Amino acid sequence: MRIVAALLALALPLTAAPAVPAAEAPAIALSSVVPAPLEVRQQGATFRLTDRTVIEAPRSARNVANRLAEALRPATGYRLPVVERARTNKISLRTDESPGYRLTVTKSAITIDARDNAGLFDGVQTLRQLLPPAIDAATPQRAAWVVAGGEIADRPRYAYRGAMLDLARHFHTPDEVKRYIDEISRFKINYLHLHLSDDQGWRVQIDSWPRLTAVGGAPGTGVDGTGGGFLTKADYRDLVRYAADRYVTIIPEIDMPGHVNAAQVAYPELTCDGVAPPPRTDTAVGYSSLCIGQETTYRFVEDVIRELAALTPGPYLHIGGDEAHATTEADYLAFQQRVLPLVAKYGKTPYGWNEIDQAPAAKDAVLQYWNEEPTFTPVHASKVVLSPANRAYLDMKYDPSTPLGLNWAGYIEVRTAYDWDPTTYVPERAVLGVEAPLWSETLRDLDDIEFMAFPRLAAIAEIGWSPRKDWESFRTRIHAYYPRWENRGVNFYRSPQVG
Ligand code: TNX
Repeated sequence: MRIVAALLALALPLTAAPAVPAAEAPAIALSSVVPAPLEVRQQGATFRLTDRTVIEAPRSARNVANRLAEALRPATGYRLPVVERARTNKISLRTDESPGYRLTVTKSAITIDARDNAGLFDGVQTLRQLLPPAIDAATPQRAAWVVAGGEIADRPRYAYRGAMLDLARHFHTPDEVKRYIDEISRFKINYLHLHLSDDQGWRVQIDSWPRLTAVGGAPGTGVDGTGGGFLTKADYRDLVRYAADRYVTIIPEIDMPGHVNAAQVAYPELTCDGVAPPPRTDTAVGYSSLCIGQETTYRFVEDVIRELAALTPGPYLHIGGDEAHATTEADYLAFQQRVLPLVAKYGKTPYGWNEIDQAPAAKDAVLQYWNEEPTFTPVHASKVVLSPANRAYLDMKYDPSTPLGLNWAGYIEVRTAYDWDPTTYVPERAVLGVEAPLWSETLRDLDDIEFMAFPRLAAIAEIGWSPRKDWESFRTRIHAYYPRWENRGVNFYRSPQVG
């Protein structure tokens, strides 16, 4: 299999099967997948899924096999039993030493090989896009369930491909978060960062400081006084499990020392004068700060970090650190020098917005770069996740007519979200990956979230996954993807740039 083949495939105009079932619609091109696969060779006979097809998987890959069966059963109406051995007419999951995954389609079988279940799951996401869009319908459809013959050898450019959801400005329920996980994992996003506290609200239960959620998660704590709510520890654990079943790792964020008004409303001892500030439901930023010189602050911070770390199996714990305009520079430094090591004390890698790089203790931290300047030279940290606001912020409006979102970092049409590269900001060796943050000042429900996220999230996912980028190719592939969102009832934005 040659790179040439992959390049050719990317350059060719791609056609997807129509959403309307046709008896013998042409099989979807193997190169039409989003994010673009690394190497594609289309050849040989198609595979046809029938009511006799089985899913073959070793015990260790049961979870992936079950996810695949769940994905294919509703629209096909087939049983698709998961078995440990089968001879033919099978979708076979196998573990081998391939980096990434390899997907092979012959007349008698579809085989996905990968080193681990996360790789197999990526292969399954690819396979779902190779079946006709009708596969995403919730009820049995009449369609020719054929997959083009050939082979895809694919692996990610970056280990970290993230999305962020802000539960603080407006709370989003566990069910909404799960639906979002379903959608982002289709594009091989493997981290979900949850922004769990801010000036308006506090959205995760902390047993040692119960008023955080009793007060900070009460009804009316969303922007404009709408909404409210929080994740109990049981909700949070359930979300972590749900995400892990889809090979998505949850990263919790508690933002500090700024963005803490909700915590101070609940606990006035977290201010320097001991007086509770008024609750805030506006969208101003940069006015609140923890009291840096006071020991109560560190008792609070350590309790929160300890409880969150205990709930979180993933490697990262995000401590915010952005826009601390009400904290002096010296105080900010003193705070980070004390708090960054606390994250490590509880077994997690500290993670924060790029401002934390001012502190020497950020040496072992991951930075999330959110500024707009086209280059960034970290002073202390060595790993960066790229989220430049004028490219990757899913809460920016597409254009001046977008009914939702903000525009302080400009308008971000789909092509603007697509046409940039992490290595123009920092050297390749410093890039851990990319993340698409979705702040929710203007977003109330899942429809709002989906409208801002799609298709731009897919553009960011392709930047994180695929080493080669080509706007024309992406435009064609994401356009062909539209019927899949339609069939799932996803409220995506129909960009004039996509056509
Ligand atoms: C800036 S970006 C923020 C957030 C806002 C967002 C709105 C960053 C690290 N902080 O507090 O929600 O802009 O776009």
